[in-house]
Amino acid sequence: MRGLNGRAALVAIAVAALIGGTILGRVTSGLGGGGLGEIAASRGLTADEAAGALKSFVAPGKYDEYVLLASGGHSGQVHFVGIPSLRLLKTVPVFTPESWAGYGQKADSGEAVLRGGSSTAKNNEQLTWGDTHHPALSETNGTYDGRWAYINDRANGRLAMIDLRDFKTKQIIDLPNMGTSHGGVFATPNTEYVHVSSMQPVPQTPNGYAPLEQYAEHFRGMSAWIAIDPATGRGDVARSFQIELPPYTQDLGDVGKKASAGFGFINSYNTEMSVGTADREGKPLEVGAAKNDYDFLHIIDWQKAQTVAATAGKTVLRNGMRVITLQTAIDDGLLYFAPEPRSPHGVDVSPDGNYIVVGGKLDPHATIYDIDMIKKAIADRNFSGRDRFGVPILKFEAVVAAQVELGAGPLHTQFDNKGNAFTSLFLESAVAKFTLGPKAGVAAGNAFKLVDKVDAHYNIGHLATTEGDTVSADGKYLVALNKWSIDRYPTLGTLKPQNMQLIDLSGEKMKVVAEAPVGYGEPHYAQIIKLDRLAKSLQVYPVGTDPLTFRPSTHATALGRQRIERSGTTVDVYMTVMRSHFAPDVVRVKKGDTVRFHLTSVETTADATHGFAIPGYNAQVSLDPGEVVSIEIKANTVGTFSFYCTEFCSALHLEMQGWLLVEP
Ligand code: CUK
Ligand code: CUA
Repeated sequence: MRGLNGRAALVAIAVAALIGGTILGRVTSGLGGGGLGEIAASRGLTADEAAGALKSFVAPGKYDEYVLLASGGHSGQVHFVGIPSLRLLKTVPVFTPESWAGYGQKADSGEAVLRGGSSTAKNNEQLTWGDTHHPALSETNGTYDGRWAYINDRANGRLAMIDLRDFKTKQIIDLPNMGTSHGGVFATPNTEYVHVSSMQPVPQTPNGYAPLEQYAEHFRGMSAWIAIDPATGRGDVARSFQIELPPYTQDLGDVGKKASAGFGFINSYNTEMSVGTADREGKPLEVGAAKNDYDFLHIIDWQKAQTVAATAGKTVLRNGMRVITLQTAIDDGLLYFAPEPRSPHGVDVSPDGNYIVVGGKLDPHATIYDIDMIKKAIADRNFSGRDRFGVPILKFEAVVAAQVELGAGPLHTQFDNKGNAFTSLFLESAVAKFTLGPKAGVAAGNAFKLVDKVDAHYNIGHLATTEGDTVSADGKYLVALNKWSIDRYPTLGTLKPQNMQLIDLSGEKMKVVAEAPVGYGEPHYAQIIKLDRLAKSLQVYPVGTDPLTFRPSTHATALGRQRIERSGTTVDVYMTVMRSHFAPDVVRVKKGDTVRFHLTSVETTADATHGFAIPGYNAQVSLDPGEVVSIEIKANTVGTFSFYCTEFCSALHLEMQGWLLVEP
């Protein structure tokens, strides 16, 4: 350690200690540009910062241990991020067209998916954006199985499915009878259903309109249980059902697991049913919605509800969906309320399913419900009354195991494997760690106690722990999804990125070890899956595959079978694509023709991706190895258009072009 100054020596010792004394000699000397301590000192790193760098660093060519799936908010896509490195691995377009992936750029698969979610949509408008909030990975026995991912569209009340074989969006469903959707997506332990609930209630009248004066009478919230096809992962509306809810504002939810399997939970606010300045008092909604001391945690027995939904005469068919009315839900014991401190935000179920943690938002506590107490209160009909619609309200004391004071603005909660819970504190900009109760293995004397806090920069919304939403949360890392980043990054204009912070959970104290800006979109929620669970991911498609179905495409073209066929004014071009050639490379059509390019990538090499773009036609697709894509254009303008490959695929990439000749 000769030659180091005092500070560098200290850092060197700390860094070496972190790595392990036995290799101290090696790491503190002779690593090219100096020992680790010298490097840390020369870069101005404290020992803590150097330790954080080592803990989050993933060496070139090595893989992250986990992948985080985060929503992109109102940018309409999702991000896949490596953990612990926080490197962005991939962005997948879901509700918003995106040209790199060729999604919604006149090509059949993405185009069809986007159109499928728009045709019956709220306003008969071709929707080209969404607001993604809560991703849900599919589960088998309560554990992520790496098959599918689901995400809601907060803005337009839709649900999307991404297949984790090729990480592409395969389905968008417009959820009827609800305007916006927030409480979802949450997958049941074997992905029998995914749950999405509405946010703002809407009138359940035939034409979808009712005056605000008839709010209580006509407006209803919805809890939608979308049945998942176990073979394809797609939502099956015919087997799905909805449960009507009172016209409160239903916020976040979760579904039960293990001890609470079969139940779903949704928070609510505005049980005052304020409609803002249209109220008799004429006050803004945030005033009208904060009058009651308690709102209602909705407790839904979905296991029972699916039986009720399958019983003749128990549902009404509304816009193609079976709906269990509010009255039936009450009469058949499908819906109960438990009081929760006013205007809560998140509700999260612990890995063993015993505890249901509600974040207070305007209340400094986490309120912790116990599923056995809930079941007993339901069985004993231990009600403190009913709401104005007749929904039984369970006695607060009969269902709450504890309240833990955490700090200002508790929102969302995640868990580890040692009986701890982690709650984001939005107002305090911190993560609070507290213990759960005896059922989570915590000694009675230590139960329900705040044990640690760490600052987040800044204004944390959601947080995600590794495998945190499963029955086997592993308590290794936590990622804080922060809304503000103000001074954390160079000023690049007025719209600031979001900030993700990686927190090490392995010690007694939580430690922020790394952070990374999110320069595109606003992650709300995220889930973190072990990388080895994503083993079903494909390198290439078998040549000739239709990516929507994974089956051989009827439009596939084999080498030597390339051709152009005309039928009336429709021209079908059966084209193969390979390094570094489109065949055919000259396509002659007449002005006014409809031209359908059926492109088959005959590549079998991983990463040998091509693109196909036609200038002036708003057409650009990505052709992954083996993929078949059809793209349809109308040849409206006479001219010569040189189509070309957009992906730098080979040494002769720039030569990979051809002609679309539109003759007069
Ligand atoms: S919401 Cu965004 S911070 Cu949609 Cu889950 Cu709480
Ligand atoms: Cu193919 Cu560039």
